[in-house]
Amino acid sequence: MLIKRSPNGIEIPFPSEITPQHIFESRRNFIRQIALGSIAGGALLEMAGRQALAQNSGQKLAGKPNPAYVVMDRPSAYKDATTYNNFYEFGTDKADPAKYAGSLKPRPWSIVIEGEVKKPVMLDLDSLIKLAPLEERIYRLRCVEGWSMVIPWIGYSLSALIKKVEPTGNAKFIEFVTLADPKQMPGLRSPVLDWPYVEGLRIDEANHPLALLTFGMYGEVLPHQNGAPVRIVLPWKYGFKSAKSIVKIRFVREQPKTAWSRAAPQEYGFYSNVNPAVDHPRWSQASERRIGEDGFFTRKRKTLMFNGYNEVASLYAEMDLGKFF
Ligand SMILES: Nc1nc2c(c(=O)[nH]1)N[C@H]1C(S)=C(S)[C@@H](COP(=O)(O)O)O[C@H]1N2
Ligand SMILES: [Mo]
Repeated sequence: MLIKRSPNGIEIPFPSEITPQHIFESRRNFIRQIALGSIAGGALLEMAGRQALAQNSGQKLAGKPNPAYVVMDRPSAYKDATTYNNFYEFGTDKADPAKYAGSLKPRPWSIVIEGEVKKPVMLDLDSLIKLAPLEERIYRLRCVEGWSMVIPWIGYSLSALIKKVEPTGNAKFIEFVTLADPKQMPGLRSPVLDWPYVEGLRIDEANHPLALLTFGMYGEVLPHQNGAPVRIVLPWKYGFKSAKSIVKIRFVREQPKTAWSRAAPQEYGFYSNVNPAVDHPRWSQASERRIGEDGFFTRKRKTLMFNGYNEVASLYAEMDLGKFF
């Protein structure tokens, strides 16, 4: 989603494909920092330890498979789902989150729920997880950059949480604020976005049963790079709406200003429903590449309206989705 141009001015739509240089650079910087002594020995050991911890985590988390929410497409390989990520707080390259999210501390964690609700609350992670029975749901996720994956998520409908806090009649939208701690997130040093990463939904969208408050995937707690310890997953919207590592949920009267719509409003609207008929200003959204299926002769898949989740169509019946993209 970064705007990148090659030296001859040609736009390169998929930064993922062209950034080994970037990895190389950041690795070189890291080594340079060690050499200059700006990363102390102890800190270095601790970082290595955390990285190992993150890689070995894989703590089990069970969810009862919900057959109502299973797509027929074959799930993506765990390796792909955990090494090809967007999580700009850890760097803008697809490989960065898996490399650097070891420094994220997903426990202890708490989440604040405030604003237009009768029962504002601060919940620790375990209380939040226990709020409703965990389900496993296999969802397609379509990134605005033109690729998709299929992932077995574990969580429960966000609506269960919304009900508990009793929104007031003034609650028209929900804002999701995610962690922005420079000590845990090296990517915050870069001003690609105005941190923290903020996302939002209209309250009826948030209450749609498809909207999943998510704690795990592939039978395990969320790997750090996938938004540990809690994120949302909104399968009918472009992936960037599915905010990772949430620390605050605010019920508000006005449409929230989201990180991507502030960074580039003409490219990333508030709704961002997957829509093959509405092109991104710099590329078509008509088709997508399924990660793991790439090969020279592999055909791209046709992108489906609402990513195939037609059950959400009624939420937008009155809206011109070319205008409210
Ligand atoms: N906090 C935060 N959440 C985020 C992002 C991010 O950079 N920061 N990237 C988004 C984008 S663009 C996508 S495509 C999905 C990717 O989720 P995944 O890595 O679990 O597949 O996370 C979304 N959530
Ligand atoms: Mo994305």
